[in-house]
Amino acid sequence: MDRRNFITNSALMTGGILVLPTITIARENNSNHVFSRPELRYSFDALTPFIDEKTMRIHYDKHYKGYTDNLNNALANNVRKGNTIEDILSNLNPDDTALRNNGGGYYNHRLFFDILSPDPQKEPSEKLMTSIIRDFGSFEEFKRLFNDESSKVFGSGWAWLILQENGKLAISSTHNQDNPLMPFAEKRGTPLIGLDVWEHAYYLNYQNKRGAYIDAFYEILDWEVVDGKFNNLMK
Ligand code: MN3
Repeated sequence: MDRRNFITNSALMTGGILVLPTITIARENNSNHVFSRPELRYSFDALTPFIDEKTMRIHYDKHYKGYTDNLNNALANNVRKGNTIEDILSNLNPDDTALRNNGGGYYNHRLFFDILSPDPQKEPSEKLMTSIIRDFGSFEEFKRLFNDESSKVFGSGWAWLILQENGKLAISSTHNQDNPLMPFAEKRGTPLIGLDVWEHAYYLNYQNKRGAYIDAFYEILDWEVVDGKFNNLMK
């Protein structure tokens, strides 16, 4: 919106005083685009005992914030500024480590915090469930494969449920803050679920017991949100 025109057309003169109506300027559609963290829909302590308050607080306010700030810094003088994060990551140059680490970190954490809930829908709805059964055999088998993939990530990384271009679901994992949108990912697709298996995501509560953290993840994974992502992509 051109603010000067807006003022000319919409400002109200009241007793000689210029009164501007309260307006909200959309942030997503201009070249000054900065990425921000969506607010959590739940409190930091809401996911206990599955994820403890201190871990959530540090994860959201320190790690996620760091990726977000560093992404915005990396984009300050970058031609990709103003593009969506999905577009930036889908066309990423692997040697651009600042965008790779922080753009990935931003996208991955946005997804991770979005799919968690203290009051989750515990299973996928019929449409997604049908695809899971088609592509993995059963819901139990999906969980077994996802657990395997999450457990075997060596060092820091992520496990994913993705929807591939061919319409099939697949499980994959990536190192560091890489993700399946990136053009050099081994398995490419759009993430529906991302499980953070960096130690910062679980170490305070679970120490070396990543398996217990993975089990706990299912207690707070909201399939209603995952359903929504799947349905949007299938439209
Ligand atoms: Mn993390």
